[in-house]
Amino acid sequence: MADYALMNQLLFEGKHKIVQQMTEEALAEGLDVAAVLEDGLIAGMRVVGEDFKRNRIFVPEVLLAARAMKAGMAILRPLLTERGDADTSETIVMGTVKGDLHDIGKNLVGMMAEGAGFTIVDLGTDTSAEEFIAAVREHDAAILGMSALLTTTMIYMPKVVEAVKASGLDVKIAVGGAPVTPEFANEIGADGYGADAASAVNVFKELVAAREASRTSP
Ligand code: B1M
Repeated sequence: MADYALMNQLLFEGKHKIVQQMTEEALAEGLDVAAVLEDGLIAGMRVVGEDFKRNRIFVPEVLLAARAMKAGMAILRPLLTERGDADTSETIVMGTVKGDLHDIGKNLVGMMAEGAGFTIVDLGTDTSAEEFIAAVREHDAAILGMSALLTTTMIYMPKVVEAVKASGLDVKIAVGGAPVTPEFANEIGADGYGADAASAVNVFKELVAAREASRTSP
């Protein structure tokens, strides 16, 4: 039986090899991938966030914890991205906004969207409006997904929204990330907001349907 409390502690301590091994073992035991992700990995990262906020740990420790989180996610990746009887083949251009280097949440959203059948074009972190627009154009993307983890970088999102609207591209814009709220998404003129990876995928599906409907209506 997987010891999630121990896994959380080891992730907190940045022990990436053991976290990776425990993730493999949890899957080998037949545990649900969503539970391993949420209870084994994300729960550990939550404690890291709390202690970081309270200045009990600092950037170097958080970097090690992030490496452990990514080691676990790498094991889950094939299962999360496995396409079942997915009913979409649309493309999503995804990136973390300019000035922001956080990519764990964005990567998770991308993996789950891939599992739902979407093709993901991942622009990584620190992505400018120009880079988003060029990628949407190049890949004929149906959705542009933006992530931001800092209150100082989420304010770049409206700049991207404005630039996309000025470009005339037929693309839906979805936003998310810890400081982003549905109200903020609405205020800046984004088409959708996802609180977490699972709900983001539902939002993507709704946006694709809305885009299709607007294209076929006279
Ligand atoms: Co940063 N950091 N960090 N950090 N960091 C936060 C965000 C912070 C809340 C920590 C804290 O104080 N409690 C705080 C922000 C405060 C604020 O703005 N109000 C903070 C800070 C201050 C900083 C620095 C400024 C610290 C410094 O240098 N002094 C610095 C900034 C660097 C930069 O970006 N320019 C910094 C650096 C870092 C590290 C590099 C060390 C590391 C990032 C490593 C990496 O990502 N590769 C890091 C980390 C790991 C965190 C915390 C601890 C964890 C983030 C994470 O991965 N969570 C974070 C604390 C926290 O968030 N509570 C913190 C797990 C992940 C699964 O969740 O990313 O929320 P999350 O993603 C979720 C949802 O938000 C949503 O779905 C995901 C999956 O469920 N979602 C979307 C995300 N994107 C979406 C897009 C969508 C839809 C949903 O549609 C497109």
